[in-house]
Amino acid sequence: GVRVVTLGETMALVRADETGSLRHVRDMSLGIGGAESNVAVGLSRLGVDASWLGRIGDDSLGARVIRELRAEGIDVRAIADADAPTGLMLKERPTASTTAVHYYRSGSAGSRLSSADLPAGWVEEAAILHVTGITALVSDSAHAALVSAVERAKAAGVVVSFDVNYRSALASRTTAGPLLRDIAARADIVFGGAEELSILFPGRSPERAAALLREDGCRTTVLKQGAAGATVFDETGTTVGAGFRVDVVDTVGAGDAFVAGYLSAMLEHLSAEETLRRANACGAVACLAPGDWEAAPTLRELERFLDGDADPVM
Ligand code: KDG
Repeated sequence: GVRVVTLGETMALVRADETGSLRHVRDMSLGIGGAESNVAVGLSRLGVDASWLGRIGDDSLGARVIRELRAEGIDVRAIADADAPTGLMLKERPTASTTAVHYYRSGSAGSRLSSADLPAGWVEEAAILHVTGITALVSDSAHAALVSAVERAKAAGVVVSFDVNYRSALASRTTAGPLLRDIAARADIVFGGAEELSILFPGRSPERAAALLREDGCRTTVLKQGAAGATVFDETGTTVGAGFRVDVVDTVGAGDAFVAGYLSAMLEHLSAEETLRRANACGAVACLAPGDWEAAPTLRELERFLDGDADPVM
């Protein structure tokens, strides 16, 4: 059965193939992306049954979202919305090493997600519910759907995983802060970068933020440090996991692959060290090819990476 359920908006993704401003670039590639479905793909590739729920337009891009996610072996709970289009995201590469993202998602089908879209038992029968701050900031109804999923998970004893995933295009730090903090306080495990944790707890260090979250009942905080790896704060103390050195092609989606690696290891009850090693490796491998989820490793690719030329930083 399904072990991890997640909900959110998955958009069509149009990515510039060349470096340069969208004023000039000619060639674009079409794909799909969404933080939560990226995590579902990452999990599925690692052998964990995952379900994704979201609204899509009744259009060909929506059909593409369904096809791609199904092809990845995900249980797809797509709700076709006849009154709004599938959202769109443009990825520009202003310089060889930077990516700029432009959203065309306000009023999109995905943003019209609501509590009524969650079928009975869907959350309750899972081991883990994974949500992100993107869904909380995309619209009031999507926020309500997220909160309702979290409440249902808690009532059923389902582990709640929350990736802060702050997107400045969706809300200011001051608007987002209290809202995201409220979700984090209800979660069992929170993922976030130092910047993101400081949006939840202004002026506090990540370690202090983790301690404050623990007072709220959130047992584990995972500080994502990109190429440098990650640090876990929990009741046993602090566990540091080094990142891996790779030739980066596209970092977008690395955090989602990291979360997928982490949750899959959690389900296997691996040690904190092994969990971080897997999560960091998944994040690193995800950077090796363009696309938000395409390069997320399978278990075999992960093993090959860890047995082979994996080169830990530090
Ligand atoms: O985490 C990667 C995401 O940013 C991307 O896939 C698209 O969900 C997305 C968003 O809202 O930025």
